[in-house]
Amino acid sequence: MPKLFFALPLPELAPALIDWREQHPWPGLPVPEINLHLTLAFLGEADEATQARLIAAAEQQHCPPFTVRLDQTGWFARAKAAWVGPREWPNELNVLARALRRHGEKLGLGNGEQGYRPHVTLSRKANEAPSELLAPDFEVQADRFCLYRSVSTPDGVCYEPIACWPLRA
Ligand code: 3AM
Repeated sequence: MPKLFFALPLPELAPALIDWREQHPWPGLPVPEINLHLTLAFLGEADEATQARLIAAAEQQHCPPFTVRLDQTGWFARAKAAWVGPREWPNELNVLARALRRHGEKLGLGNGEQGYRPHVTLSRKANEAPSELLAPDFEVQADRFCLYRSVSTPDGVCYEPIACWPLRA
């Protein structure tokens, strides 16, 4: 069964993030441009029927568009993921992430994690944190969210959008 997650796609921002990463010392293995996203809720493995119910639930989700500024670097030591993320973020992002996590939990999905730390992973297998002296400054104009499936290919993992919905009040 594929692993699923909800995320904000970053098609406009991804090329600038890649350029920035290439211009600065950055640890680990680069995440390909096509895979860059801002995770809202990790769901884990789900069968077709559960996937259909998730899609039905997401269709009913209302959230106004919002902006997230990515102005900080960070590192998840256990996951060895190096990222850029916001120092502060709008409440709409918390509310949306929580609602999507709950949709998953009602279907028995998720990893039970309570804390939400928005971030965009730029590299994996990073054995050290990126320098805190780096000063990223990007803006995500969030106007839609997607349900993704994580697919393993001979070239590595690939995140495929299954369905996307506009953010609307
Ligand atoms: O790109 P990021 O780091 O935001 O880390 C995985 C990735 O998020 C995360 O789900 C996204 C797509 O794979 N992920 C994978 N396994 C996870 C787990 N067990 C997980 N997040 C939380 N718990």
